[in-house]
Amino acid sequence: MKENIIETTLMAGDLKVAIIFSRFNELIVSKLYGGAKEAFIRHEGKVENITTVYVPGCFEIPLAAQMLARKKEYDAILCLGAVIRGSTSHYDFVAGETAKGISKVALDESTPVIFGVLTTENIEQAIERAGTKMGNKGYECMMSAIEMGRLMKKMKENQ
Ligand code: INI
Repeated sequence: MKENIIETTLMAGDLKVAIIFSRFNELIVSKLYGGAKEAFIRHEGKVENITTVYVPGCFEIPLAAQMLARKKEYDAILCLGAVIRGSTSHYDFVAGETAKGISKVALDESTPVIFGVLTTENIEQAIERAGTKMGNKGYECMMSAIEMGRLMKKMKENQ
């Protein structure tokens, strides 16, 4: 019997993506953003197919993601931010609510909403994940956005 496998290429091509840029810890998030755009362009995406929305902090990401998802114009939404424990006493609330909100929007709106939010103990760990020794989480998460955007298109075609 033939196995049925549904998977996709990692070609951005004509995909339309929205990036939510959370300005808190902007020094780090701007590096994630650079990585995300680089991943999209290097996989043959078009810069005019990227829409960027700026929000003040990660806590505001879910609402912006919900508004974008409801427009039904984007194949994937990539959320970029950095929550750093060292610099806040309400780390757990911000990190937890951001994660919960992002996953809720993805499920409620049947849209890939990708969690490109660093949650680290300190600034050093954030720097390591923003283009130094642990790679660039923004780049990696854009690859997830491309794969999920393509996958959703393919699964809709197969329905
Ligand atoms: N927002 C972040 O994105 N990262 C943080 O580390 C952070 N800290 O440290 O508090 C943070 N706080 C702001 C929060 O996201 C909201 O913007 C604010 O509470 C207004 O709702």
